[in-house]
Amino acid sequence: MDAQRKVALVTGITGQDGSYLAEFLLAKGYDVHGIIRRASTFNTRRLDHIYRDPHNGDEVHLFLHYGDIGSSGNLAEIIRQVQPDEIYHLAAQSHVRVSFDLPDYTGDVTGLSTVRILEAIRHAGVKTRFYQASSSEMFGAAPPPQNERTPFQPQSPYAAAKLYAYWVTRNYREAYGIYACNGILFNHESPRRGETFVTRKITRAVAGILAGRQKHLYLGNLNARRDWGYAPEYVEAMWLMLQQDQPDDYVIGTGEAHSVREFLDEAFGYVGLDWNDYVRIDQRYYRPTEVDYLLADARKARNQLGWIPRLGFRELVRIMVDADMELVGLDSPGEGRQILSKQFDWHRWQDQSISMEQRT
Ligand code: NAP
Ligand code: G4F
Repeated sequence: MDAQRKVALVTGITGQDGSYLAEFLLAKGYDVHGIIRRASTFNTRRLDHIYRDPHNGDEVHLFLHYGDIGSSGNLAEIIRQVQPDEIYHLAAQSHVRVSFDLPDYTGDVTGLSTVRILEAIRHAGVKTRFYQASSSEMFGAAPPPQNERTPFQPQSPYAAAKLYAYWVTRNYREAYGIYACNGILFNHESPRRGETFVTRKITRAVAGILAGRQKHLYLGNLNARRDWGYAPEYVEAMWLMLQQDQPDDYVIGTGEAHSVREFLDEAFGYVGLDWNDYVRIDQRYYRPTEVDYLLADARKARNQLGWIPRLGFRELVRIMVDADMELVGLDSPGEGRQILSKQFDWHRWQDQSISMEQRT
């Protein structure tokens, strides 16, 4: 291994954010180590395009380790072996509705896993920087817009678990001087979004209906409003947080919110369909307590990190619908593809240097 290369360890590397973060860090010249769960089927689908097989004689900078964030010993051993410069803790039971069905499991995996990693860092004495994937869901019932000073009012076992992880991250920063940051990220989506989150459920349904594979789309509360951004931009914010002189906590979001109903308008409208003809309400998708309105005030990230989102809601929806149509073998309208090639040249990330003046 090249001693000059920085080393990152990513939990949740097989997830939406983990896969984008791995790409981003590789493009920045890191060696990236990821923790993956042993599963009976392949769960590395989102990483296939960046995986290199050492047996082919390829230069390898992505390394995968079997592990589970429920196991302290396993995490400590991986951290001891890898000696990372930066740890990004993204793994979680990340579905809010599911957390009502699995509250104690979610508390363990989404909440306690953070203290497992922080304890491993402390005991191993590894000089590493730590990123905690905190969530806007922690704001819950707090009125919008929400920023770093907004009092939290969690509305689900998921949010309560994330809140524990948030506070323990701050506590280890203050008590033990660990460079530990909370990224309080608002919803961010992409063609790699898990299929049961509402945005992806909708864009897949548009494609399924057009392909004649699906007749209806069953949803819950259409009135909830979310601040939806584009996931690849959000992993850059994670990295920026760990490059500052001092550790801190940051809200990340677009500053624009839309309802689920508006997402339906945009996604179905893009391909000339009226969602009212296809959407049915199913009470099963309602939550015992809902979060009505999340809207980021991300001025701190803009001013201190120089982070600003480039893609808006309309573009995001087009990118996702195009991708899902292509996945089922349909020609897409292509506006999403065009936006990506014009505005978001992923592979130029490593050379991209947007000056602070441009961004603030
Ligand atoms: P995701 O797609 O659901 O990915 C979750 C990752 O965690 C997957 O790699 C999953 O592995 C892994 N994982 C789950 N349980 C595990 C366990 N016991 N041991 C090891 N790995 C485990 O989530 P995401 O959207 O990328 O989000 C990343 C993080 O940011 C999560 O912590 C989420 O709660 C938080 N967050 C997300 C958003 C958002 O809008 N996306 C906003 C705020 C915060 P498998 O692939 O094997 O399932
Ligand atoms: O897409 P969702 O499941 O995302 P939610 O609950 O906002 O959580 C996501 O964002 C959080 C950040 O704020 C993350 F921390 C978390 O890990 C996850 O990534 O639901 C969005 C809204 C909700 O109000 C929900 O009630 O859509 C509403 N909704 C309506 N029908 C539905 C459905 N959500 C889902 N998943 N499925 C439905 O059929």
